[in-house]
Amino acid sequence: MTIRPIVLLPDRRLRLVSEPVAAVTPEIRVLAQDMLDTMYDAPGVGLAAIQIGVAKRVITMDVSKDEKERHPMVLINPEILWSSEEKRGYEEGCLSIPEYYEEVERPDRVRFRYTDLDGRTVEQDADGLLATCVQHEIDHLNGVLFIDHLSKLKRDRVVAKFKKAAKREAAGG
Ligand code: K1U
Ligand code: ZN
Repeated sequence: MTIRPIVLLPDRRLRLVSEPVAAVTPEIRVLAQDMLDTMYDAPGVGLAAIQIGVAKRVITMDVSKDEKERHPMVLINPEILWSSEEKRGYEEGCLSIPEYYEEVERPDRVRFRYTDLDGRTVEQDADGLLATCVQHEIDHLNGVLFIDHLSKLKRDRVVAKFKKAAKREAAGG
């Protein structure tokens, strides 16, 4: 089990556009397992590889309600194929912006495609938390954070707060 440090706002790596994965190699399998370990430890319902500093198009998710029954998902090169016109608001958080939650409106339902760890192409429909989470994680692959969906005032405020905390940390606490 390997838990990797999570990259926090205002780290510029969070703004990178991640690179597509060319093939499911042993290195990608190790990355996916480390991401699941890190996500469950946090705990979170999703994680994008860039959140542990790896700019590859890999995400992990587990939106199951029962903590005892895990349903880990690993999505390689995920893409949204279709989004509903109807929107839904959900109070989102982000492991890279700890302890900050705000409601974000996104399409209520989506269809997405990805490559799984066996190299197979999978298409899936989602609603509820899974739809919200897959959109949040694909945003990460494109350097977009959930605070980008908020007003400039709210975004500037939270970025300033995390910049201040990072400066304090760099100065030794
Ligand atoms: O990508 C991330 O930063 C993970 C993030 C995913 C997410 C949460 C909520 C809506 C959309 C996407 C998180 O997992 S934040 C933590 C969280 O939501 C949670 C933690 C423990 C139990 C249940 C939820
Ligand atoms: Zn996030």
